[in-house]
Amino acid sequence: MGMWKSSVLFVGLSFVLVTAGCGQDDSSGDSASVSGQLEHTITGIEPGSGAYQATEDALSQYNNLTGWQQESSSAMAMLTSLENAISNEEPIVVSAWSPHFIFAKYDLKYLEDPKGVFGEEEYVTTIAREGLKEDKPGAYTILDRFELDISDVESFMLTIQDQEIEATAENWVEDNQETVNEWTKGIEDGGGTSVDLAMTPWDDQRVSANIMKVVLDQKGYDTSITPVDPAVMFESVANGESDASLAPWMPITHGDLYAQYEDSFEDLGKNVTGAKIGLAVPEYMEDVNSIKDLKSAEQ
Ligand code: PBE
Repeated sequence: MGMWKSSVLFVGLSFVLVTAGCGQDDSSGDSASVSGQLEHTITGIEPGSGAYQATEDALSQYNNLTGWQQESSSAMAMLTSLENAISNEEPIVVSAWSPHFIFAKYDLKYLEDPKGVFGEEEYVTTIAREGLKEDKPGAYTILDRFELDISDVESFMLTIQDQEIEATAENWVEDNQETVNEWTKGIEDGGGTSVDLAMTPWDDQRVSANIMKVVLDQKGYDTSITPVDPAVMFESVANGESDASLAPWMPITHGDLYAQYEDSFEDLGKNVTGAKIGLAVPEYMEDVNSIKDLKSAEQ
């Protein structure tokens, strides 16, 4: 809690500083002055996220990011800062990822990443605890078959901006019976068996976990969803406290955690492909197209 409060204060303070900076005659728009207006700060998300770690890696690997810092907060606070910046046409660099509705809602571009710190394509994979196959074979098979189109995840994420996630998941299952029938084909009723899914707290994961809950519950399982940090998500599946998770992002985002626990869970394969993490800026930042275009604080 203490950390949460101080991040909010910090976000508030930097916003004042950035706003104050814009009042000065600093409107030439070249990337050096843009970097100054940004106070050499990247707006990041939760410190426990893979995206946060990748951004820290970028800060240490790009020489031109000397003197830059990442302001960690939460995905929600990042969105608020982004919205504020866009409504005032101010520069901002955010930690971004796809699937996410921000690319549908705003004109944003990923910055090129010539050093490949953020990797290229990411995928999301399903992991299960050791022994799930024997203990709950029906649930295991459904988890194993589960896969979503990235475009479905994205439009679902947009819908839950103003609609309840549970109802949206039920509608999705109703509208996609053919797909769901393939996942549940030949599976016997779960007879009230519990299934615990460990979930990370970002919307794309809330989407898949909630769809999975509807599907499993309709098959007679009793599914609970536990939101945790990525590290706890891996740990709880590895030690058997959770049955499964649909949340690991690979190969970069959660690669280190995956490697750490790899021997203690089973990977059931990709559930979303075509994902991505990186740094993004509004399209109106015309001179900034690559991470290399951000200017060192020491110039
Ligand atoms: N994300 C969304 C998460 C994984 C899912 C990219 C914000 C992360 O960085 O850990």
